Amino acid sequence: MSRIPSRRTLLAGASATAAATLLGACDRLGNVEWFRRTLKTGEDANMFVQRLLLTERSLAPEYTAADISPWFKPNGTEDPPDKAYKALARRKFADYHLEIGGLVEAPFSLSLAELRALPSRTQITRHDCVEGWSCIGQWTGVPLANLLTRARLKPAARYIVFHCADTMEQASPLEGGDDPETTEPEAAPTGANPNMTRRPAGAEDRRDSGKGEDTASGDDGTAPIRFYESIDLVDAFHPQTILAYALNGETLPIANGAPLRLRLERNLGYKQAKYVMRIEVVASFADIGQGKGGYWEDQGYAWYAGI
Ligand SMILES: Nc1nc2c(c(=O)[nH]1)N[C@H]1C(S)=C(S)[C@@H](COP(=O)(O)O)O[C@H]1N2
Ligand SMILES: [Mo]
Repeated sequence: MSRIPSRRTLLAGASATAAATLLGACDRLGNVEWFRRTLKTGEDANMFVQRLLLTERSLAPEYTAADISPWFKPNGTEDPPDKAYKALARRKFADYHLEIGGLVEAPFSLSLAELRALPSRTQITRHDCVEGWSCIGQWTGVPLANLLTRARLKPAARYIVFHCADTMEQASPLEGGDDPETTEPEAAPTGANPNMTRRPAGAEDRRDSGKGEDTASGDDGTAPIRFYESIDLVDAFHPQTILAYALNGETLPIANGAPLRLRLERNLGYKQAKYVMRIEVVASFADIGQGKGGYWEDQGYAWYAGI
């Protein structure tokens, strides 16, 4: 693990100055989409330095079976309260379908059995949560690149959005949907800002428009705000980016994101979306949720969480 601390040290000290120094040698990067944004924020500088040093294809360290943590600590949602999810869980996800759509030529959906039948990748990696803990686990799943290749991205595609099953909090009644079905609200997790402002109802509708998703509202007219995340195409096509259905050789437990969760190695824990129901390919995530690219990003976390 010696690479990580030294990289962290470098990133901590690096920032825009180092990025600017390296700039002269890298004029061709001016054509890269993310680079064209001005490097005015620490997040941009961090992303620039990391990608310059590691190159787009660099792998996160992989470990041996002896390194696997005896228990993979679950965090965030550990048992989604949502009705639709509970119904799927009761039947051991036999009715589950992963949907892939948005800016693709050939949208499709796959059952868990179909996903398991596809070529898989197994990797033993370390998960780092911003809360200050790490676990090493062995993940088995389908490389996201294979699914995206099959769906055939349209030229405007720029981000991959993961829509998850779990409700994190309820939107204000004023903007709730009108579906009479009930979803039990879950207490907002620590760190959530109860005063956050909501997007107009239209944005909520778009976010929850996915086929097969539970768009239930609470009895009081509130609308569920579910976990979501987004990544760019560099991370999406990274060879260690997989949709995992197994942990340590066993069926993925509900606590860790069953039936399917993202493993985005080289990124912090909150990017590793659990309970993935739908993958949406988009040109921009401005109209999804609060527009910051993820549930925790909407609460102020950085969108780019490379480590
Ligand atoms: N759908 C969903 N995905 C999620 C979360 C969540 O609450 N809901 N929490 C995130 C956070 S902060 C972490 S650290 C990891 C925890 O994954 P684990 O439960 O397998 O440890 O999941 C991430 N993905
Ligand atoms: Mo986390």
